[in-house]
Amino acid sequence: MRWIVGDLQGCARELDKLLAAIAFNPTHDQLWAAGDLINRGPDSLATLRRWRELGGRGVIGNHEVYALCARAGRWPRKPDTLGELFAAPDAEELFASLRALPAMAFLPGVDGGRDVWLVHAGVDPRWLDLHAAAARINGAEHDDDWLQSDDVSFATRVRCCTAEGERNRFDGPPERCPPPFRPWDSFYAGEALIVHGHWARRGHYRGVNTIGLDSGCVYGGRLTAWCLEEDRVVQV
Ligand SMILES: [Mn+2]
Repeated sequence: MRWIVGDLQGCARELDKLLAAIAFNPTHDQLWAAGDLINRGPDSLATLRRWRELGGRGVIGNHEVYALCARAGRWPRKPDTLGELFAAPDAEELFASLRALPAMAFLPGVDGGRDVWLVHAGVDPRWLDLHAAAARINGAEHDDDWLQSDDVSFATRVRCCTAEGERNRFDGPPERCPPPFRPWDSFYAGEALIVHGHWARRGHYRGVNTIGLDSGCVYGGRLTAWCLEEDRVVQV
């Protein structure tokens, strides 16, 4: 089974609870993270190590981008909960695995089911061919400029935007996106299902073409995971 888990944000205890609830077996199952595995929560280091030891896969989120840019000296360090991770003996290895994450991941559907794209925040309405966009973005060298590129920034941060891909900073519920901005998914009508995180105030939802998995675990909400094969949601 392929399980996609919403924003972990250093919630290692909840990750373990979830793994128990779905009887996760690393020899048969895949664990996909929707980005933002780290920061804000208490146990970023433990979360990352656990995810790695389970053969974790996923996409990069804005908190991974922040941590990598801060570590590279590109961005100033803001108040964060990454001290333990930065000081860890295996920090280099852990940061390398975060930097290697793609911005978008394609998970083929099974038995005629819909294909899935996984992205942390969303896709630009101008990316009409997601395979082409993913090849271009994921295929570029993941250097510090890449982390700060418009494409990676869009994929890891968008909530509301225009058809031209202009974003604003609004992070409230989608129905209150100030015009002319609209939730990014209102522009999307592709055949594949897009699964994303990043929008805690939207919570877990299921749209026609998109599924949101960020149910604000780090803010006291639940941790949500979705199984592609069974089209099943589990929350802890
Ligand atoms: Mn995010």
